[in-house]
Amino acid sequence: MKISDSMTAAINDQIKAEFDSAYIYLAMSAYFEDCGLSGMAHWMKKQYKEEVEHAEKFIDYLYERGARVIIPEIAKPKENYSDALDVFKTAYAHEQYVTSRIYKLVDMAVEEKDYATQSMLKWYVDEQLEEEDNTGSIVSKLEFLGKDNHSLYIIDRELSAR
Ligand code: OFO
Repeated sequence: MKISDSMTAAINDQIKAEFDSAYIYLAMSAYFEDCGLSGMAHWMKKQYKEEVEHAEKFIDYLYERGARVIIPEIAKPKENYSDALDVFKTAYAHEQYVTSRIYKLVDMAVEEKDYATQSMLKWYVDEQLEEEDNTGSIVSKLEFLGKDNHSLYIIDRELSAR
C-alpha cells in the first residue's frame, strides 16, 4: 500500500527534527569541551551520533515505502549555557518535546490506518522512553550532588564511560 503524501511530509519533517536534535547535541558537546568537561562532551557527541542514526532510520523507511526524501536545512543551535545543569535540563526538555512529536506521528498513522508506519514508530516510542530516562536521570544527579567542582568531576568521569 502506498504511503500517503501527508504521512510522507510528516516523516520528512521529523527527519529535520532529528537532524536539528543532532546539531543541538553537537553544540552542547562543543560547549562542554570548552568548559573542560570532556566526559560530558563525549556523552553529548555520542548523543549527536544517535540522533543522526534516528534521522537515517526515518530516511531508510521512506525509501522502503518508495517515498521522496527531502534533505532538510538544519537550524543553528544555541551555543552558550549557564552551566552543566542548564545543558542537561535543556536536553531533557528537548527529549520531552521530541516524544510529543513522535506521539503525534503515531496518532496520524492510527488515523490513516497506516499499519506499517505504526509498526515502524514503535521503535521510536521505546527509544524516546530511554532518551527521557537518560537525560532526566543526569538532571537528577546534578541536582542531587550540587554544582561544586568535586560533584562535576565525579559526574563528568561517569559520563565519559558512555
Ligand atoms: Fe531522536 O531522540 Fe533525541 O531527539
